[in-house]
Amino acid sequence: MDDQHNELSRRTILAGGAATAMIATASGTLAQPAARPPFVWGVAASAAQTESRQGRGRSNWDVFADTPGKISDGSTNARCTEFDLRYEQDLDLLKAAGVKAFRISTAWPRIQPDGPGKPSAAGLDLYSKMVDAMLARGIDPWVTLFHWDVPVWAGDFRDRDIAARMADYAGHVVAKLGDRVKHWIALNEPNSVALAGYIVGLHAPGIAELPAGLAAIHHQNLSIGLVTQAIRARASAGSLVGTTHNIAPVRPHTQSDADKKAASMFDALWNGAFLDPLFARGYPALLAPLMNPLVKPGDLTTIAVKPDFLGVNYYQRIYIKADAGPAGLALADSPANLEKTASFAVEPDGLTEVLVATRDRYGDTPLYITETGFALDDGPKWAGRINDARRQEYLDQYLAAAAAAKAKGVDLRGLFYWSATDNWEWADGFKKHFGLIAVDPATQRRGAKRSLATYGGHVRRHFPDATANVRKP
Ligand code: IFM
Repeated sequence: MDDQHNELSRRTILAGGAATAMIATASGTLAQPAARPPFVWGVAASAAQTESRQGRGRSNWDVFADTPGKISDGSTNARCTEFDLRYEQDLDLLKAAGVKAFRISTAWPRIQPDGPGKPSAAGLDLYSKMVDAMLARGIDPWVTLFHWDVPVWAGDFRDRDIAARMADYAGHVVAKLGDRVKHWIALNEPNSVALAGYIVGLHAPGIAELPAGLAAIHHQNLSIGLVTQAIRARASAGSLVGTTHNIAPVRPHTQSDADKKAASMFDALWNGAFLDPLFARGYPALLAPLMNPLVKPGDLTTIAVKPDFLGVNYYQRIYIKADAGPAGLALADSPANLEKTASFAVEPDGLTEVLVATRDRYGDTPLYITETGFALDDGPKWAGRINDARRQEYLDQYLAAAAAAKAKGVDLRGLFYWSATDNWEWADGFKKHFGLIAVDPATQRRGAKRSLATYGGHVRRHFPDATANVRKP
């Protein structure tokens, strides 16, 4: 808590963008470099990938996972890692490694299981206890309000009224936790939801139609606006409110005009469709003709929320080719020379690119890397400490890339590794292991990987001002 409160009071000093603090001394007034808040390092997870279904209402992802053939390993999200039941075990392991911040999400279907309005007291109490358990271990809770799980009663993003429903839910969570939670994130990766869930249909709700995808873009943007308002109305003084986007540099597969055109369209759909309106630029010119029929008077003002910080989720660049698909484009393979994890290519320099490009286009809003991580086959799990050396190497490379962006003047304030534990990776089920902590989904046994112990040391090497309590690798 001390670090957290110091950080908040230092931010108060910095409010208004002052670059120096004036310190009066007996001999006059000296300009001193302003104290920066320490670089935050933590881990991230989401409710829908870690919590069991116990005690909550049915969600869009329950429906999807229960549909045969949708999840590649045939698993469901019935138990995930039982974080709702076992969070103290995970928090103990994180504390032992000196981890100082944990980005979790709250499950809308747990807070409002059956319908709008009055929230579930048991649902709110669970998160209240979780937050207390984090604070008791010196771990600062960062809370995301929407990380993809929609209660079935609330419908889906083709309907613009879902934004008001989500804001109502968010208000209940902030009213309960706002005395202790100081960092709020409205939505996580609305682009993944719109593209994977509504345009290609590989995620819940499994729709594959461009018009549905466009509606999902606009109605999630509206949700960011209304949820941010709901948080600001109830959060305690000094709290900071942001939202998180998966931002990726987009490259054409070849230099053909068709591939370049497809890449520009994808860049507009993936990046610009969310970031441009958030930062008061409206929809990108390429998309505006498609989006305008959805935009009502006042929407663009609601969406342009001026976040206190922007969360950046980055894994790799995205390569695009022209195709007969819904938007005239398709994903292409990453270049063959790149190393690959089970989920993504390893492209640390793309992280520097994304951070610098975001600052250049959208200005000096403080940035946090709210996700980056590596899905690996970690080898034998339960015979001693899991020695995931490659994860440590990759993490070190990504941290170096983040530090390079900071050296170029980007106001980068922290990084959250995805993910705290191995978990349920959506349509990939339990096959992808991103965690710093291994979890066996059959037994729910936990085991810290070597990378958990060395994480803080890697951070410290690149960010000497990182929050305290860091062990050397
Ligand atoms: O697991 C996901 C997370 O839910 C959103 N960002 C990407 C992660 C890895 O695929």
